[in-house]
Amino acid sequence: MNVCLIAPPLQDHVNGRLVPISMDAARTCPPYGAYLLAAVLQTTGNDVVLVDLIAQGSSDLLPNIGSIVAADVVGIGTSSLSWPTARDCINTVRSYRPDVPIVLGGIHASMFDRYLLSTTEANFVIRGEAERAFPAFCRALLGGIRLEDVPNLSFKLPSGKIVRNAIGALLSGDELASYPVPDYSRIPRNVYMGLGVESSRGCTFDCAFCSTSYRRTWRGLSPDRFVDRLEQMLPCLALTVGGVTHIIDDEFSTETDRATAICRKLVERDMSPRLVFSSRANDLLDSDFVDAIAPFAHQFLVGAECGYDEGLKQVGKGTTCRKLRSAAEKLRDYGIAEIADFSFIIGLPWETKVEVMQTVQFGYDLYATYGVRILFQWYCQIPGSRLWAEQREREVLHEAHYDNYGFFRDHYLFRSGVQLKPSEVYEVQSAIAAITTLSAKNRYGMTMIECSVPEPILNHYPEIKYPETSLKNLREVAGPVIAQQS
Ligand code: B12
Ligand code: SF4
Repeated sequence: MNVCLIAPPLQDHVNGRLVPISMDAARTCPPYGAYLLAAVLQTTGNDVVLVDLIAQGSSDLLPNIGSIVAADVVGIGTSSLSWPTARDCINTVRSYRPDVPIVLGGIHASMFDRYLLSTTEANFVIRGEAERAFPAFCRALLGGIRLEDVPNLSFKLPSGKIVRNAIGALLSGDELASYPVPDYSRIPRNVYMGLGVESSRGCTFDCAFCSTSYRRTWRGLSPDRFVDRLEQMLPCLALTVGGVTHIIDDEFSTETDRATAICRKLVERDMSPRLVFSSRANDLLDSDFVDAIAPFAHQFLVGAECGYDEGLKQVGKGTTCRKLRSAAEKLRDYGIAEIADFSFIIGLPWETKVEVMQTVQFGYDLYATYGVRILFQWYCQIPGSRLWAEQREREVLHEAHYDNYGFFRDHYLFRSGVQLKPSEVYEVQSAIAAITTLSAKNRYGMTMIECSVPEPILNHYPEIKYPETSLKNLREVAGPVIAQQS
């Protein structure tokens, strides 16, 4: 069967033109799920054309029209933020091919299958993992099995009624390892910064703001199987600009012994990938792991989230400010602090200016004391999290809010999440600007403290400058948090 798989980028209108933005403008790494599914479908007897619109740098389907005309089925990947592009793709495909089955997959379609099937001309959604379901779906389209027997499938009957088949069991670590590696020989040369590889799927935690699909479930590949897969993929790194390997796991070091064993295998096999990954601060308290990962770490994200213990408790990450400090200290001792991005969320729905300033002060103190890099990110209403679900329940939010371009500049989405007044947002920003001027740059030339003014505030409220804001003022507003916590 001829399958055309489309990977749409996150886009917005900039200066009157629709262009990829954020990480899809930087083309950090290829969409892992799409490349993996292409390989899986290929080994189950299908011919697959992968239309990677992220690599192409636009959502124009005209250059790919031959593949759409020849397709027996068109699959389109969705995240919530790339959904407007995916929607445009559905309309374009339909205008050329009124007859072709269109199947959606990925996180947004998995959450909102009913809504998407009722409001677009897509016919099918595969919810959740698709390694088993997509090949079964292709067999069903050929008449080999019934649509009702395809796990995870939702579909629209001619009457408009939506049928939702049951979700199959999650894949085990061994099953994940048994699928072919994504076929990165298909990527265009010198477009992506690096490649993605999966060492585990899911996360044992359930943080309040996090939208990842498989919270409270975790499956890891064995160190040997993972390193085998990495080895197979490494030759394609030559096709990338940056030559870095992204371990795309939610949290690479969920089992620190396994992650340490992976690093030891890399040494045994004389491999030297430059790794980008995410780790919880608590995992970084394990000296064996930090010692083993240090030679391979290119850059890594530590979800620090809040600079006060009550906030960390509400988030549910199982850590404390004291542990965040100890982790930063260990990274300094192993010489990898400046490539550790401690990411904090500011403006969580329960926060006032006081809590936000406590986080800013704590973040600054971590940087100044241990030299870790600090990212402050304003809270965003991204579907899938517990916080989002609560607001959906109260009908503050709806999936329809994600149908159109402009997520990052959406005034309603920002202000229904962040409770600070616009003047307070500016005050926080000027405090951050003050500490940013005190910070240096790391070995990659990146500023050690980063935060940008949220577009919805910049666009709707006149900017207020706080020339007097200084570290001293920050301490006055935030109170003696650091003294209490250390
Ligand atoms: C690695 C990663 C990235 C990488 C690379 C993306 C990639 N896919 O490789 C980079 C850094 C580029 C990135 C960018 C962004 N990301 Co990201 N990313 C992830 C992460 C950690 C892993 C994604 C992944 O590859 N998982 C493994 C693969 C196998 O799973 P999968 O993609 O879901 O694919 C499976 C199924 O969904 C399905 N499937 C997938 N595609 C299709 C298509 C069809 C037709 C079918 C039938 C099925 C199907 O089959 C696959 C195999 O089972 C996830 C969290 C997570 N665990 O999913 C966040 C996550 C997806 N990202 C998120 C966000 C917010 C972003 C950004 C907006 C960040 C930003 N500010 O720019 C951008 C958006 C980019 C985009 N185009 O959507 C959110 C999305 C939330 C939401 N509701 O959409 C997540 C869930 C993180 C979180 N904790 O909230 N991301
Ligand atoms: S933020 Fe990290 S630890 Fe928390 S649920 Fe998401 S992936 Fe897991």
